Amino acid sequence: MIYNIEYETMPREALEAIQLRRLQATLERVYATVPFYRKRFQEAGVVPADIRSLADLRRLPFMAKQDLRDNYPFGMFAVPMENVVRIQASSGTTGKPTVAGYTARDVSTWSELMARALTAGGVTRGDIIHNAYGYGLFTGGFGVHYGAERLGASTIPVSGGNTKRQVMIMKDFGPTVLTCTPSYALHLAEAARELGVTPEDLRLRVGIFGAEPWSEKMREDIEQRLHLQAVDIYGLTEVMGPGVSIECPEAKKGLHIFEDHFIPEIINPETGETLPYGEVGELVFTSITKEACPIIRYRTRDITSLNPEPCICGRTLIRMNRVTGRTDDMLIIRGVNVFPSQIESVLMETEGIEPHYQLVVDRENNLDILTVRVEIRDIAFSDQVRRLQDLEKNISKNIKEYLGISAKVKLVEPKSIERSEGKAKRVIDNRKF
Ligand code: DLL
Repeated sequence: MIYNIEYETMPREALEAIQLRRLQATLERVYATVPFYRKRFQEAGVVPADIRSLADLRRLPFMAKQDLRDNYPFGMFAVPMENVVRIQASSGTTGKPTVAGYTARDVSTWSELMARALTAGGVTRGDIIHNAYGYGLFTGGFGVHYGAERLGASTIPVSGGNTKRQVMIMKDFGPTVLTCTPSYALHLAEAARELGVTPEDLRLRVGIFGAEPWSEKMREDIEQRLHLQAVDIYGLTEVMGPGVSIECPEAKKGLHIFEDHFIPEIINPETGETLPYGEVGELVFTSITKEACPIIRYRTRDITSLNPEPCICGRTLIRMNRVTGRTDDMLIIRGVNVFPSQIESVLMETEGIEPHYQLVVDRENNLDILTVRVEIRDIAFSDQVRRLQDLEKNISKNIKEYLGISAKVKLVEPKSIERSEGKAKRVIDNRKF
């Protein structure tokens, strides 16, 4: 199903004409209202009137998270505070959070895009949504909530945490849709099993999972454990929140970006050069309808590629491939670049282990040592030292073979790796740089 047929299936030429018009209006506005942009544009020697085509976008300077930090908390707002009706922020693992403001129209746009996203994922107004994304400053809870209400579905605003109670609600209220991070979906599945609740006791049929990288194998695993169709949703606070892009279950191959609101580019993260479709690099976004916090050529640090091929679902919107990781999450182990999701893919191929893992990096005698901690499935197994050692060796061999890096594998007892209610913490880097 398609929520907004007109915009989601528009011929590319018409879409691009709208993009250009909206881009030009955004540039005029930020130049006039946000000192940061005026200064940056002047330094780059461009004025909004220089941007006459979408290709001219490349003439504009990039912006990065540091720019938002430098203007913390409200220095990037392009409207007076009295027009801001909502403030959200990313948790940010280090330092200050990233702040986003929304006008009433921004909240309305976000609701529409989330209604589109949910519809694309297979959700209808007849569904009951168990929304276990955190409510609060994090954009996940409210993003799904407003979209679900716009769509007309019934929403259970359960938020994160209190996992046993969540299982009870899932059993008693009979939600048909689960929305949360993929790692929390696994945690819920595990808790349900422990409480004797089987997938047949539940009515779930669709899962809308995102906010952290996850692999194709992880998708299969979640689908099998919860008996639902799992769909990948992407977004970030700086751009809006969830609903920047979503997979269609028809293709399950890439996430359609709502390009009538956001223009994507892929750049080489080292040189800043724009890369052609299909090449992997850093995703950059320009917002073209936001009022309170427009962003121009914002470097997301997310690594992916763009696929312009027409999609069988009928949408003409470009697709971004699954995000494999972030430039700042990429581990460089003795010079080899690896993303946690690549290790996840290797682990998920292995029998006898659970999809709960953590990567620990240390430096000993100037050498990087990667230890992969992963849970075994069966506790009985842990007595058989020989079998454990064989399994560890086997995983280590596969990591070496597929990724070209040496890793120590350490099997740990079931449930010894901390479960997350939101985004999972996969990497502990003890190296001092
Ligand atoms: O995570 C927004 C969101 C909420 C998206 C709920 C989807 C569902 P932030 O907290 O600002 O916003 O974190 C944004 O999370 O730059 C990516 O690195 C990562 N991320 C988000 N979705 C995905 C995904 C929300 N589907 C950051 N796959 C982004 C991989 C994702 N990474």
